Amino acid sequence: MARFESAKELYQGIGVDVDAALKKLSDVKISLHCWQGDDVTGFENAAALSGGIAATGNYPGKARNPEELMADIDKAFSLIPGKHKINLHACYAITDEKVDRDQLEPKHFEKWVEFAKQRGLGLDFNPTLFSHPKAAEGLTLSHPNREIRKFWIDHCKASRRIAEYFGKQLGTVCLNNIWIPDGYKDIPADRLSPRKRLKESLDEIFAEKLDATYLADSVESKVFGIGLESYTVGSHEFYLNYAAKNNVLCLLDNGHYHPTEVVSDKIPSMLLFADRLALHVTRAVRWDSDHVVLFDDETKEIAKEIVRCEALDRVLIGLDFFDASINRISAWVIGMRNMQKALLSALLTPHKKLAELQREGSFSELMALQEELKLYPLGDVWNHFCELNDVPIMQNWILAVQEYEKNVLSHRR
Ligand code: RNT
Ligand code: ZN
Repeated sequence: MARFESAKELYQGIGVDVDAALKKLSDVKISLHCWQGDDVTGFENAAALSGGIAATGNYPGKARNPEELMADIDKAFSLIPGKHKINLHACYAITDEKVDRDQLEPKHFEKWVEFAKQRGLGLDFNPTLFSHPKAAEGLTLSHPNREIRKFWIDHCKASRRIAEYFGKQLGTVCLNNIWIPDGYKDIPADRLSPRKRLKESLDEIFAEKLDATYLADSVESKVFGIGLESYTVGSHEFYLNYAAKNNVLCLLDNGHYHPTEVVSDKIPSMLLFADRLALHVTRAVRWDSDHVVLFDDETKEIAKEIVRCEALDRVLIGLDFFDASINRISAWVIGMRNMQKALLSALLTPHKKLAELQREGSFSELMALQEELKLYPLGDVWNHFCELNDVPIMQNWILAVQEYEKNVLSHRR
């Protein structure tokens, strides 16, 4: 308490309202990606992970069924301040029926809705266009064969209806994000036709008008996938233009750009032209590796842009990484807490003052102040936020995960 009070005074000294910052932070819902819990396996007993993405590592204890995944999510959320959302993929349907992806309905996700309702959580959704025999060639919505394309179009249409149902049931908007792996390993002879087919497929998918109060549609681009290195149908330019012309959201995954290109810099540009923007926050190490999100420079810079554009209610933040080499619950907790710390750090920054220095050309003072701010007592405010939300402060949550590993995860063999 004493530490918080003295930290508050220091922040007040530079014109920052700490209580207002804490209030804003507690309103931010981050979408926790369910797929970190089982290395993107899902419940279909289906094909191995495909689509040019990979989870590496073989840390014991991964969730093998809905009950285990839900228990693990509960454990993670007990160590993360606030109420958030769960991001589901279609391959996490819970059903005894044998139902292919083009036939999925809201009822196949009722258990998730119940789970979310009981806990006051929201849900987001993603059609799954990988790890399936019909995606074996690395082509889905842009496949030259109309029948295969149609299957995936129907899957995406089904997903939008499921997402709308989630939104209605939970009273919060549900983001339905379309990401496809489509691309070629080697230099294509025709870059245009696959993109034309993708465009037409998307037009078909979005033709059905659903309730925008409950459903938000987004499209996610990328640079390359493993085995699909030379050409990606759904590139950044493709979706940027598609989204702008068709009133759907762009989803920027910060692992999906060239190594020195940063998503933080894109945020204000996007927000000037779109009402809303969606993010997959991840950490790319040398490539789109999907490492756990750290409290690092780019995560902080992303948070700063969201906050100083006053866009906390316009940017839908989700996490996207899958590390199978460490305790999976730790991975979730570390990533979520770091995203929140980055937002808190941004909320405790005197943006007006800094912008004023930039405007008047006082670059020495700007640099000096920005650097001094780095050592302000953020941790004392963070601990206070954890206390307010009844979750462990500092590293004290690690013990809870270790106990859970000993009592629960270690028995999964
Ligand atoms: C893949 C995309 C995509 C997936 C998830 C599982 O490169 O980032 O978002 O990670 O849909
Ligand atoms: Zn992503």
